Amino acid sequence: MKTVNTAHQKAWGYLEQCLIDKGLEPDLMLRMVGQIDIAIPSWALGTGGTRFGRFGCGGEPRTLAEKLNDVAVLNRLTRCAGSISLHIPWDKPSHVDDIRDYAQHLGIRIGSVNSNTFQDLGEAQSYKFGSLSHVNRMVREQAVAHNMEVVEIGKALGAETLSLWLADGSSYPGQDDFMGRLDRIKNSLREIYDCLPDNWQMLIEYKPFEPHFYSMCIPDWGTAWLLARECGPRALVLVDLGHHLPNTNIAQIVATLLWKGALGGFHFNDSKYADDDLTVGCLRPYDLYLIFCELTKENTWSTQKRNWMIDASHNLKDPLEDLIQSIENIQIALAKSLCLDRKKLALAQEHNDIALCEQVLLDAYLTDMRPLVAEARLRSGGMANPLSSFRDERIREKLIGERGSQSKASGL
Ligand code: PSV
Ligand code: MN
Repeated sequence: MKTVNTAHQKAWGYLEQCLIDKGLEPDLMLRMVGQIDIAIPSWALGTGGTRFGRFGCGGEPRTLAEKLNDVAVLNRLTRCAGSISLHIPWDKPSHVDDIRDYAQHLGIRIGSVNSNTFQDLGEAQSYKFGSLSHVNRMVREQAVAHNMEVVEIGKALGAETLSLWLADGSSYPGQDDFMGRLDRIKNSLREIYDCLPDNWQMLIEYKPFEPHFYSMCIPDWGTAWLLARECGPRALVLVDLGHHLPNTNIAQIVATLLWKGALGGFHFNDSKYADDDLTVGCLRPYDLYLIFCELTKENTWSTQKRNWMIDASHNLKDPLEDLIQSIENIQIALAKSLCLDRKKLALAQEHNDIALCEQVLLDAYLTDMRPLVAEARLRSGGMANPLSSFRDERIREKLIGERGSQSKASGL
């Protein structure tokens, strides 16, 4: 343990000096990296699966209270996972007050509440052919009422954000009237928006395909933004990194949304093909860094109300380990973006010096910022290396568990 700390102190001391030499402010960077707040979705705490199967890893939380416990563990180790986002009805609390009190007791906030009109879960009307855009008024009313119920639950829990992702769309040409769908969706969204408390935001998430393969009603950021504008200023766009066609320039989308004040939140994950829901930054850390370079542009960072969440599926790894890795990779991308010499970049851009532009970007990206991320966590009471600390704790728990059963067997 001592050697880890000494090694960290050496690495941090060296990096701190390099940052100062570059004219950067390490203390400010530490604060920004340490204060990042990444919500954990209630649905990511158990092992995920595909339609072909699911292979549990054991020890998964069975109740919402157990999920809160897991988030508290993540937060204790990283100090930046202080909130949980709930999917209703997947994690609908049976006793809202108890959950609110228990979350408070653990020091965990309720992030966004997410409605679910993409599955039939015993309601009177089926969502097979859509929800807020359905041709049948009764289905639309049911979907609107569900969203309002989600808001009521969220209010009682202290949430301030409703997050909507709609599976509405069509799988065959001619199946739908595109404009009719948009009109109906707009009217339904307005009804929901008009019932939101004044301090709430409504986030509209887009996705180009799946579950439908010909058209999705809200396929892209532009459509999400048009619909948000039809509702009002507290309706904003949510970017899920996996909800783009391959090679889409997400950093540019983020810049465009920031430019219009339209960015409401993020679902972080990574993917090779589409909505793979893999660990954040495991495949395209450079793209993630470029996104953070947009997010941390001076004029937008301080004004951003962030709804940042990890939306990944943990099919092979232990969900908590996977989430720790995702948090780490987000913090690293953020830290690297803070290293960017923006003045030098702006000058190079003015002179159309493309090679230099790229070099400036790379200089920051290639700086090993892990010591700063570790230092930021240590200063806020977390662990320098949360993954290894988590593993150590697990080993200790196991030993204690075995000792417990030994003592029981021996009648102690
Ligand atoms: C849809 O693919 C999505 O990204 C939405 O955010 C849902 O709430 C979530 O995944 C469900 O897993
Ligand atoms: Mn999502």
